[in-house]
Amino acid sequence: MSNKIQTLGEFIIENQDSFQFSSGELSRLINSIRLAAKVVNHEVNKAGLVDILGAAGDTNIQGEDQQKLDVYANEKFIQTLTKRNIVCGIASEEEDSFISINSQDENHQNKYVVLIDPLDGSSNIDVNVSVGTIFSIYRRVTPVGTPVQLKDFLQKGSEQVAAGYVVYGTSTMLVYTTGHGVNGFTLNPAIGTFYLSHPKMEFPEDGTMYSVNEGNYLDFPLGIKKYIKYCQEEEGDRPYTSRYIGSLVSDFHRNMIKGGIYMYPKGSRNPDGKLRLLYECNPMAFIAEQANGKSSDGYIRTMDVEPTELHQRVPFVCGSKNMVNKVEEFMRKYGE
Ligand code: P6P
Repeated sequence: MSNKIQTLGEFIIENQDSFQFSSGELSRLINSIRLAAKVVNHEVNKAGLVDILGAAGDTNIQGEDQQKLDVYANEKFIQTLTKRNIVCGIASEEEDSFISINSQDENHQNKYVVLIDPLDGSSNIDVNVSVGTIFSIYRRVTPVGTPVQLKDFLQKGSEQVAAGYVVYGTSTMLVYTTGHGVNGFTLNPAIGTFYLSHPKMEFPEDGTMYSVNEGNYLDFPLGIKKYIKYCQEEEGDRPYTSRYIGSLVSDFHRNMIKGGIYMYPKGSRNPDGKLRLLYECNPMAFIAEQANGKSSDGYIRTMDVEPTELHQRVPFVCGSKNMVNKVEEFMRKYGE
């Protein structure tokens, strides 16, 4: 049996037929994300050396200081997706509205839209802590060949055809799903190739790690407060370990490998939670469910939430199935 490790390119070709509605377009789309991830990785890895740190002086729609790498990553992903003429529309955390990729030729038949958080956790850039890119892919719902509309982006998470993230950590990994399980690919920076390093990734059903910003504890709903105290009690495998990196992709990735739960509840500073439904929560929820995990807002499944606006925020509880079930039990019992 060949002990040759499969590359991402070989994996995409081998699994081409399992892509729903596959016409090779989705494969080309994943390949373009692979290219952009390598380009962004190169800049992230040398951020400490090049004067690319520090706020770019602008603020994005979130009212947050835009780090220069945020701007760079946003431009690279948009550029790559646009130049390859693969998608008909893009929405980004860094863009106020969606971008319509109009046809270079009259028979423009692209049918996918991409929603992206180009550099999540960007506040960690200047302190050399891992950051990530998150992407979500849908088929458009408006007629092919016409300019995309907002409704092409405001689709429930359950309609996603693919989702994934890049984690720029001690190594750079691309982890994604097309609805047939979750696979992780590690970049060999020496040759710029992603290799299948984590086939069929799955959340352990239970875990002993919880990730939440406990600085907001006093503002949390009572159900979340009760769950955190439950994690801290002495009983069985508790107290659990608290691990919070401040980078969703990194906390999620560790929890998926070791077992754990990530929570960003609502609070006084974030009455609807902080994380964005369309390009943070839904893609991570799709991956979580494909990896035998679970994701909700504490009450209803994340991917069942009906979107109403592009940068909508929702409370987010995601990870090992039995841990999410326990949070939902406390939320039903104690509520807000
Ligand atoms: P806080 C990064 O800004 C992010 O969107 C997630 O990656 C991260 O988990 C969270 O926000 C950190 O937010 O309020 O705890 O600093």
